[in-house]
Amino acid sequence: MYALLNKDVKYKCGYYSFFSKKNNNKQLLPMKIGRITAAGFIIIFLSFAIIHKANAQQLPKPSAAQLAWHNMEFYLFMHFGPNTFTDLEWGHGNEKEEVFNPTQLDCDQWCRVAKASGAKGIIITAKHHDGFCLWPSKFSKHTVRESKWKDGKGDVLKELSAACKKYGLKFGVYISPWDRNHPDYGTEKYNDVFVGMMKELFTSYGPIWELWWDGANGEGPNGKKQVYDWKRFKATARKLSPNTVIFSDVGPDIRWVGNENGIAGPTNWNNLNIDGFEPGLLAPVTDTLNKGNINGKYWIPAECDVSIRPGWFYHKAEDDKVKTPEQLFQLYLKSVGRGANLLLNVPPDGRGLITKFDSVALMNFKKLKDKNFGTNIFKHAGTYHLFGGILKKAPKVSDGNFATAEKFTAMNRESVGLEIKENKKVNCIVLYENIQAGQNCGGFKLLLFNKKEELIKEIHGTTIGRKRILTFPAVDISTIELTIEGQKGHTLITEIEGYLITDNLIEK
Ligand code: FUL
Repeated sequence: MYALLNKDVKYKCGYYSFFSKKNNNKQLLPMKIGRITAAGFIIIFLSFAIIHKANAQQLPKPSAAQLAWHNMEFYLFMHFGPNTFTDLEWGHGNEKEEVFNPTQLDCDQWCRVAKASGAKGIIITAKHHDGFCLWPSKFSKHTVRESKWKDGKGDVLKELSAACKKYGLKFGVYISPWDRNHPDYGTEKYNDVFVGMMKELFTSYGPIWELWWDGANGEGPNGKKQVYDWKRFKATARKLSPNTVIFSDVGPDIRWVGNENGIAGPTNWNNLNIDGFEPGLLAPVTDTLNKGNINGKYWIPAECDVSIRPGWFYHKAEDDKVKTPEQLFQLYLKSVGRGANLLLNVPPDGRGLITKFDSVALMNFKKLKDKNFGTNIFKHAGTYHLFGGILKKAPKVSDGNFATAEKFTAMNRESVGLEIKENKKVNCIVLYENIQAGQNCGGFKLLLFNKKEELIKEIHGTTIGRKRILTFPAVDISTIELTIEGQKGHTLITEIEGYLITDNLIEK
């Protein structure tokens, strides 16, 4: 079982520039031990402990609400409002309220589709840039109340929040700061309006799991300029609903991934520096949002928003342009598979229903996910942990229990392996890092061996995060061996899994 002990694997002795000198010394420690006295050893040991403790304390960590958010993985976005009826993407704000008139609105149907697709929640555009409110806000005269729908007695948020509760889905709201309708927009009074609206949302429709502040603002050079009071917006949300996670380009809890294609960077740090930045034009460059900052001061993970159709709102002309289940699977690999979350937009149509085109694609996407990630070939595999000539078992990485983890204390000279009895075809490996105490791994190596102990494939990657899915052309292997090549603090690996997914689903 531990035949791999003798394998001729060369370990490099490098470290990343982002590691401090302290960490470098830490790496050299074992080599020096032979030349120092016991007292020296104690001093070095104590400083090591202090340095390590300091490093561990400095690492940004997720809040409980953020941790729960990470585990949501995949949920739906729903763009719905006057644009659904006017065929626009950005309404002008002067649309007559009567245009909003869904004939068969059924939020239960939305939830049934969401649930069956494996989504864990729904975020609805309570107010898009056109300013129309899907609830009868007393801070606006451009709402469902002024529409003909249900004789002005309807309330989409009320129906959707109730349906989400019924189906066990989380409920989130998008509320656009940019407002092309509100008469106060462009004045200080608008900040009161925005705060007032948020209060209505939290008090009448809670619990709200995620609050979405869009950074878009298409005002031209002569447009109204609103100075948003972000500090006050955040304080209001925190006070009324401390467990709500707030999304914007720069968090404070969840960040935009820097594109609307649903793709996170293969290097994806959950850390970001936001001091001096703001949502919208003052946000960090999109490349930074895509990757995060290695040494970012705050825990602000990326959310990948993307639409199942070319547009965000429903347009009949796009019924034949709905993404295929295979395309959705690719998006899953490039979002959730890179440690981010996937927010997939599925817009209801003018009836107020999700069309069959979208729901069929979603159901088949779910089937692809279930089928391809159904059999972990390395579940309960034999395991080993090899460090400095000491060989131990490492059952925690193949026990299917995400609460247990194997700790990597050194870079390059320590590895964890999984061994099965026979060669099996594998084209997908999934790694999980315990991120509770921060994100540590910045570089890893996977060596794949066959039963004859021949090295079949070597894969290098950077970050792991909550989940890292790697795909490659299928190989016949019996051993997966992981080495951490760069880390901030000690990397905790909870699970290593191996799959054979359908060939055409490998990441493109
Ligand atoms: C963008 C908006 O301008 C789009 O209309 C859409 O809501 C998308 C999710 O965010 O910034």
